[in-house]
Amino acid sequence: MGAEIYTLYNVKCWGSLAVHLLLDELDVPYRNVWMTPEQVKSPDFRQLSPLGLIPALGLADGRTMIESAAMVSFLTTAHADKSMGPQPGTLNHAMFLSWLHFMSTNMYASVDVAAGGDAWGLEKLNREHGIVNAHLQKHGPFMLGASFSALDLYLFMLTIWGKPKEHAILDAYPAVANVSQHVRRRPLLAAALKAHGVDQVGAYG
Ligand SMILES: N[C@@H](CCC(=O)N[C@@H](CS)C(=O)NCC(=O)O)C(=O)O
Repeated sequence: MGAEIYTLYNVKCWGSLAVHLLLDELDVPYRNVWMTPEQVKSPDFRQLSPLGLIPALGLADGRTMIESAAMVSFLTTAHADKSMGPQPGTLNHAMFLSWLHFMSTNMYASVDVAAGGDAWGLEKLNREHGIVNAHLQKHGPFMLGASFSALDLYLFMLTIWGKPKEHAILDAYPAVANVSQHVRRRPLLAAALKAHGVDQVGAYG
């Protein structure tokens, strides 16, 4: 492995999961920093991530990226040769950004609300998985059609956080389950999935 060009601030099964999987799929050198929930809350970490949120991604010049969707956009374009996202400016890229932000803005927030036991949040999250499932049934098998992309990794992260359980989402939404199953079979992802403890369905929730 060459010189590390990124530093991933990572907590098991938190929002860094999708970025961790993407870095491994891109096969770029990076430093992985496992954090405890206490370290995430520390003033030191706020210097990197102003709201104290995971993921954060350290860059080669010492600056730090925040926001998981921004990292996915950046990494897929910075390492375009790995084909984990469409070429910027193309219509496929327009759809890539639409779905990425649909997942990071709507679904990620719904997970947080549903995790607090809110019935409206649970209903909203399930409705959103239903929308993604219908999209996959019509245009799949992957979020961008025939091409596997970083979107599928992001969707996988959301399935791990499925409410009331990962199993419930996979049972209700078969096209989503198909993406999840595919992610678990990708050779470059085996180590990260094991490290997060999500190599088996239902291991997280
Ligand atoms: N919009 C942010 C959300 C990140 C976020 O909410 N991260 C959670 C973990 S999944 C977090 O770090 N929470 C801080 C805490 O619980 O102390 C992103 O997409 O990166």
